[in-house]
Amino acid sequence: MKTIYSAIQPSGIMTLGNYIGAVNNWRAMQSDEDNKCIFALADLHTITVRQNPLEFNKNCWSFYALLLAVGLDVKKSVVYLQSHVAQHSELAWLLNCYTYVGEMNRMTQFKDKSAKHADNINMGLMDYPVLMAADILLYDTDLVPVGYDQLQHIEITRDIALRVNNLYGDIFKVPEGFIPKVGAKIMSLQDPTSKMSKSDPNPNAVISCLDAPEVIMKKFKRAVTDSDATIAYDPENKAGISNLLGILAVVEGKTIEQTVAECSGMRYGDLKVRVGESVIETLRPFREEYERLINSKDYLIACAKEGAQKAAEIAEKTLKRFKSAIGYII
Ligand code: AQP
Repeated sequence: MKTIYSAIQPSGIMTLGNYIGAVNNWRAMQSDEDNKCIFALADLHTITVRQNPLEFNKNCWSFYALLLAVGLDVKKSVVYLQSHVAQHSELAWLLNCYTYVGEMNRMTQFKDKSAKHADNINMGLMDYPVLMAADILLYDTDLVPVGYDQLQHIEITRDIALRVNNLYGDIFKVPEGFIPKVGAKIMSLQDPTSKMSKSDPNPNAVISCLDAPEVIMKKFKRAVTDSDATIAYDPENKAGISNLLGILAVVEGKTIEQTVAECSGMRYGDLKVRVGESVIETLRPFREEYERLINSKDYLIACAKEGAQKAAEIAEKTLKRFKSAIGYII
């Protein structure tokens, strides 16, 4: 049995990038009976960037409902809120004492976010990878399905786990990242050289999983491409078209080669419409199920409570194992 662990922050909106790079794979992994899947709403991570309390609370509900709407099944997977399981914060503190400031200073996301939020470079922003290491290590995780941007954080998680294991024996399972072959980095529709990002101030750059069909189509029609008019998969030289082809391949469950073969010779405008239609049909059932779930608060509360109980049970065992190895009285 393999343990799969991943998480998503309830910040802004769940994007098509989050769906393709992460959540779509989570759902696929939970249908394998050999996998034990644990998925979290990383709400402790979210406050590394200042949040409006009312909006944050609304986003937590919205993301939790959307995770279930997209197909995470609480009967098959543990789906919980990180802040409901205190062991995350406790292990993060302990792991802080086994992590070097120099390592955190080198993290790309820390550098990027420090530049973006220069007025609020808080300790949490710097410590984000340690909390993420705690998230993953608490569950004896084998595989962490994430998008490309999180690869560096998986590597530091492995380094921290190995460091602890070298000191105290076999405390943590050393996890591996799982990066999808296609879709690991869905790009902005307005600047295909940068990642599609939840916090992009330009709404045309990002597809929300809850966007209405006409909005999705409008955004794809406006997607930035190039002036060459040839359809080819070449992320370096044809970033916009390659991004559209990658999106299409994943939502239609095809390989890039099949998708390129089907689309070659198409006009750019027709490709954009084709991608728009496929994305609309992929997201339509999620949006409908979301509308039902977001109005079923009691059900969501019950699911979150059950998820947190199951998660805490596993997490506590790992935490005790580590604390006892350090020498704590437990
Ligand atoms: N564009 C993307 N393509 C593929 N995978 C992606 N992921 C995120 N963006 C893309 C993956 O989604 C999971 C959840 O990530 P997150 O909660 O950290 O969300 P985020 O969109 O990356 O948000 P940021 O970076 O915190 O916000 P911004 O950049 O908007 O300020 C992860 O597995 C991630 O790899």
